[in-house]
Amino acid sequence: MAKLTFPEDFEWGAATASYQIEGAANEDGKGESIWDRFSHQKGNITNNDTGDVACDHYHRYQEDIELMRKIGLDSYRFSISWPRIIPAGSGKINQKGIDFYKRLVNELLKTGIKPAATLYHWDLPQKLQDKGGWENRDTAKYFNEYAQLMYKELGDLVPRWITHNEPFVVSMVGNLFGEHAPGNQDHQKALQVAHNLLLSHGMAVESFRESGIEGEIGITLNLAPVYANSENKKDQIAKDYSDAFNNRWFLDPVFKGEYPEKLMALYQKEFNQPFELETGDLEIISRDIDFLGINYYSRALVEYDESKLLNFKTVKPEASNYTAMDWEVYPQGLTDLLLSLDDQYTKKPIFITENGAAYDDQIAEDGNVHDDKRVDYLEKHFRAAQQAVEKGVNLKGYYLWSLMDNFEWAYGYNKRFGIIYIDYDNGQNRILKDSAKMYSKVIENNYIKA
Ligand code: GBH
Repeated sequence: MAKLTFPEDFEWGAATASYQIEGAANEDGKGESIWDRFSHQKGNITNNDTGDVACDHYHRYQEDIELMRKIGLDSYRFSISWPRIIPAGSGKINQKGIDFYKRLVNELLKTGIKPAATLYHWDLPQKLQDKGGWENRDTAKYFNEYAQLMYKELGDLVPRWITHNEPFVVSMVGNLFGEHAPGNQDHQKALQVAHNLLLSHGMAVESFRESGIEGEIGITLNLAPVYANSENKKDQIAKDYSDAFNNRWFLDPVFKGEYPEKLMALYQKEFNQPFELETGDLEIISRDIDFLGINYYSRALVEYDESKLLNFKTVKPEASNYTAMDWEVYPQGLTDLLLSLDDQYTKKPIFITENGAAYDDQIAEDGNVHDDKRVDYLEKHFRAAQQAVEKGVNLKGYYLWSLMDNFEWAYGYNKRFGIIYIDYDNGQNRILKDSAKMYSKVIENNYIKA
């Protein structure tokens, strides 16, 4: 059997996010977040599901860490709920919130699992949304203060920090497409949100350096390598705009201190002054980070569409496999993406901070969950990652999305991404799916069969 081996120090992990798993939405002094508000407005979420209880991880974190130990994780990526720490976003601190994350982190460390904390995975304090949310530049300042507090409280325990998860999704899906909280549909608002998120990232990196704590800090971007549907010139234009919109709008400011020129020109033509950017912002945004986190689910295949502002639309090849989210399974895209990041952006460590798939899982007669399709999806992506390492990409680790089934945003509990099954109707019982057992072996072996 041919073995595709990973580097000795490669880290295997799994990821979650506070609003998607914790529950305890109104407990121990937690403030309301924009996702509490959004999910409680009828019609926003499939089945009107909310994160009120979710996986009840707030109370079951010990049991969940025991499962992580069983699987054999090296590292666990979770996010901190800002409104649990500072209920109104700024001002009064909620000690009970801090205590929860201390308990969580200490339990992880005791178990030999490296904690990786994301400061913002979308649950903005509602009180800050009431003052304009991320559209308001002050939110960046408040975020920085919250970040400083977390460094002070957890800095000696958490070796890996991520400022933001997917600023593209926060800005565009939340403020242009309107599918996520706060549900706006306004291109200029979305651009302002994107800018303020990036600004807050840079400020929090700066504070991290000033704090003098050891550890490493980075940002997580959702990136999809873009392919043109044909060789023709127009489709190449479509590809360029799509890549600038989805990927480079975030990569370029962080790594090069500039926004993509052609897309900026288009925005200026369309909106005159697309958003407010102050002198010095790009310098802050491009402060040195220690690693790049990437979330990879699929590629984007695009073609020219004159009716669209950015001249592209995505197409779905028929002869392909799709997950329950209707996202194309395209492992090659992960290799391509990693190679292009290495070539065009950074030689710094890269972590895949999310990769995984939703499928319609069921508990079988034998009490197990035989999620063969997820096993196949994951194995293919492990191979794709290994190929990039083989070609010299500085890939240091992989976090699977997700440790457990959870509240899948606009889709509620209807979509399952976990390698642990959550039996929501049966006491939140946890079952290791076949994919979790497969993952255990990969972690133990540190190779995947070719
Ligand atoms: C992540 O977002 C989130 O960080 C996480 O919280 C979430 O649960 C998880 O993924 C699963 O959704 O329509 O084929 O063009 C993922 C965000 C996924 C955004 C793919 C863009 C486009 C796919 N992205 N998506 S397609």
